[in-house]
Amino acid sequence: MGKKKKQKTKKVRVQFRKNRGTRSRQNRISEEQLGSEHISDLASEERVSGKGDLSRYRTIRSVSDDENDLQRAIDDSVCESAKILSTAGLNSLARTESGRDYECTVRQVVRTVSRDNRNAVVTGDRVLIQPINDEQAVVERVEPRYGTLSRQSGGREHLIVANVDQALIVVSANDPPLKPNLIDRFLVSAEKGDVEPIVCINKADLVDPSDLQPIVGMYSQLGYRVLQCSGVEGWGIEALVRTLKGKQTVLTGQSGVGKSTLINRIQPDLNLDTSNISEWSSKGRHTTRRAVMYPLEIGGAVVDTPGIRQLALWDVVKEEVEGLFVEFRPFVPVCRFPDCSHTHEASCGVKQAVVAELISHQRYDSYLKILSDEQFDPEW
Ligand SMILES: Nc1nc2c(ncn2[C@@H]2O[C@H](COP(=O)(O)OP(=O)(O)OP(=O)(O)O)[C@@H](O)[C@H]2O)c(=O)[nH]1
Ligand SMILES: [Mg+2]
Ligand SMILES: [Zn+2]
Repeated sequence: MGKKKKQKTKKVRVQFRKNRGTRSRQNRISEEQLGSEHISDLASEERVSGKGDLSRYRTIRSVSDDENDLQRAIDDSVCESAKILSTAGLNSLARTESGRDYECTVRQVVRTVSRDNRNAVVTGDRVLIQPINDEQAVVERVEPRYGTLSRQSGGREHLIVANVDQALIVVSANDPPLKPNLIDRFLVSAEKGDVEPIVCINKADLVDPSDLQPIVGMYSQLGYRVLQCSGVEGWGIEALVRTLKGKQTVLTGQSGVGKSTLINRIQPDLNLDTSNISEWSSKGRHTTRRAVMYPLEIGGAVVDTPGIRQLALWDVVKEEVEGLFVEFRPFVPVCRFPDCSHTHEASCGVKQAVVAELISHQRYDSYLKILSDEQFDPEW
């Protein structure tokens, strides 16, 4: 349970977020007192020091001096370890190790130190909570995250899920049509987040099995696991069960590919909402609205997520993209220029490998598409 109380702490000065800087100190304090903090006294180690708008810091006792990985020293005798099952705005639902569920708010200081308010607490987070009563609690600390999936939206990071072992990239053989470029984006994003990707081709009942062979062959050759299944017909589900058992898995993919349908197949009593294609395409919205974690009876847990139409990558710099395409790696040292972008340069090992069909045209095309994303330098 949490960190030991004896742990040595140091003071860390944390700058308030920019959007707080314009408010007067008086307003901010009264807002804190009236806001979510009213449910519990402000911890005594939090102190506000105001020396004008240009220097607003909060001094926090911490076991680490990394602002992004801030471990506050807290009284863990009154806290419990829990896992975040879902979030809605600044509220979240947490399940303790003993199986009790609490509706949680997030302590202000936890939000202050997070890089972005909306990522302060995400589905899958391991947290320390302090119960207020039988149903409500306050998130006091977010443990360091591993295995994350993020995307970029509105120029900011949208962290979808944390602490997952693997990502089931669900695509449909048809309806909506299979888009290899999107699979490649999901693969890059999983590689980046240190999550093992598995390609899951659902709705295989809608096509001739031989139609899928080229794509199954291609991703298998790259070393990725590929599953084929049908959520409605119920085949391929045993292999899926074996894959999910005992693991923390996020299901990700476009809307309408059958993510929730597959989870219902694995554990029917979850009875997740699913909707038919005409409904989701005509209304243009997702059936699943937010990322929710469901512990599984077979062991492990799945996170169902809302479908995404386009996956803009977060925190990937252009020089890094080549490394996230696993099969490019052996050819990169062959390029004449050490900073080769594998687009227009002469004597490019990657382009030669594409010509020799050692790298597939489709994967190279995905690489070029990702490099042309607007977050990367268009001049490059
Ligand atoms: N033919 C066929 N239809 C399927 C299969 N799996 C799911 N569907 C149908 O596809 C539609 C969408 O399924 P959902 O499970 O809601 O899709 P989703 O990926 O959860 O979608 P979002 O929640 O919007 O992201 C439903 O009408 C399902 O019945 C399958 O294997 N074959
Ligand atoms: Mg769904
Ligand atoms: Zn090159």
